[in-house]
Amino acid sequence: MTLPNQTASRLFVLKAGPKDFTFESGPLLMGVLNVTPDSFSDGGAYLTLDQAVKHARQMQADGADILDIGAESSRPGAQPIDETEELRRLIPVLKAVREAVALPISVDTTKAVVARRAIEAGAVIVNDISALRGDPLMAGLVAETGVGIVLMHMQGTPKTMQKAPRYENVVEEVSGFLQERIQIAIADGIRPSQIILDPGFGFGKLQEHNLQLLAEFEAFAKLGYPLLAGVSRKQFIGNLVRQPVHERGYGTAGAIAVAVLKGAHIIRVHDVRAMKDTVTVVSAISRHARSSVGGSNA
Ligand code: HH2
Repeated sequence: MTLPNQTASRLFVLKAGPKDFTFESGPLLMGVLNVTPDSFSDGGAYLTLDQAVKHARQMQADGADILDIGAESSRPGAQPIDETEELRRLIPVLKAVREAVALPISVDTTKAVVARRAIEAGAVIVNDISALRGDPLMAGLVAETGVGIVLMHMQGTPKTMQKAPRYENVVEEVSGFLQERIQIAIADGIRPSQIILDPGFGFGKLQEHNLQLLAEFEAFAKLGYPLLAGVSRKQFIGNLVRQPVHERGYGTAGAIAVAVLKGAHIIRVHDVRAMKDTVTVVSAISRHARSSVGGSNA
């Protein structure tokens, strides 16, 4: 396997509100906190304030670098919820987690009103799986507040996306889409230093598309932005290991190892403890491989 030249990409500084993220010591781990009754992997597990705060504390202790809090499921077939319900689920948890842990918080939402309230409560990244297509006010909000923004690729919407996804060349099409969204973001006043890109594993993709995106993940490095990989426990891993959601940890580790070797900067995971070790080992090997280029055999 050829390793991409990551020396330059590790010098990224992501500007997220008051927080600067660098990637010098390897990829950052984003721990998932879903306050939803219906998420595919952990729906209903962290619905009370106590459960959510306990889980956030545990992820901090396990080595998470960022917490991504979401109150609306985006699993295939999920029913959208309105902003009142999303705010009701999200804001009290976000505030309590902010008090309880020192980690920077990302909010997984496509709605500008929800993102604004989350930013006021301390979130520094908006993880927008619609890549600014879900709400015309989102780009302006991100530009105004200076928070980080994840632009993710999705074909269709969560309700319909797995019905018949089609691509001629998935890597080229996802890259083209991300390039377009970057241009729109910048035209709307978002600075390049605020942007994170994500090919959107499982969002309107068949098995072969997910495998191709991972096999050619380094192609996205050419776009020149930090990259996020969200593979944790997803169906394409389940299809390979033939395990239910909670038994996909080893399979997830395999996919994460490839994403790290191929240049991912942020890894979004449910099992922080195990994936921290995976990322630590793989990024040490990757750093070693790069530093030994030009070594004794040169
Ligand atoms: N995946 C999920 C949700 N949000 N955000 C980004 N940027 N990338 C992803 O791959 C991604 C995401 C789906 O996982 P999960 O949050 O566990 O499930 P659900 O959407 O059912 O809450």
